[in-house]
Amino acid sequence: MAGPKLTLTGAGGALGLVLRPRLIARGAVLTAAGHRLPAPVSPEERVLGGDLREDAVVDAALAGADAVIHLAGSSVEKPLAEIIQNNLVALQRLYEGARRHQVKRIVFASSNHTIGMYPAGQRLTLADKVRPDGNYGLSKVWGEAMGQLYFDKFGIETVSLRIGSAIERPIEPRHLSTWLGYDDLEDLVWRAATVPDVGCLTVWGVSANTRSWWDNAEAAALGYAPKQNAEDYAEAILRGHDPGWRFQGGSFALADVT
Ligand code: 15L
Repeated sequence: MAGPKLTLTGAGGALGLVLRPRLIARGAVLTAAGHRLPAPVSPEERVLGGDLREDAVVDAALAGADAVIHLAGSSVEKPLAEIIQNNLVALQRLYEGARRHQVKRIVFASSNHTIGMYPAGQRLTLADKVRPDGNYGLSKVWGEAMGQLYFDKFGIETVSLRIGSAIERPIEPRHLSTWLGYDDLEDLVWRAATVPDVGCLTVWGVSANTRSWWDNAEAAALGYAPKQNAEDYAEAILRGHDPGWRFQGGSFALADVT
């Protein structure tokens, strides 16, 4: 039996490149969409290039998809005009495309920068109010809310992943709390795209870190049970003299957004 038909946007980005071969290995029939035409990672992968603000590009990317994993957009702090185009306008075009093509599920790459102004060390649940740390974090708050809007009005499901620090291995004290290892990332994204009937759900994209700041009870709805733990790297990281960042958003919380 053919696997789920998944479209992944932001195919040429760091996480897109990590996820594409892994999703294919799990049996996904994958369309990889990038701003520039991505090189295929496997002969079975369909690749597409183009700007998601254009309906024709969205149509080509979404036709026939069971779910979309939306990683495209600015992934760090940028001037507001750029964030509006890449993270707000493009996302709205994508949701409209999901309506046109009856796509049932969007997996939205949200971020810890939705809550980045909380002090480091404070334990949070998803019920805590958002405290974005810049234009980028604000755009992710908007994206999570867009998922709720399109679920309430049109029944399109969204799983928003509030991703911490998705990198190969943790390298600074903050990562002992925020790290999302690649194996856990793969498992979380796969579940977010394929577990049926989850409605509109937000979960933390974080590994099983001993020093995590985030209560991920909601992730049980996906059966997500992370296996990686940044603590395995703690000794080496804490051997340095880095005191760590004051805010959960790290350096983003210090950036001037004006
Ligand atoms: C993010 O949302 C960014 O996309 C990534 O580049 C990292 O900065 C990460 O958060 C983080 O907070 O470590």
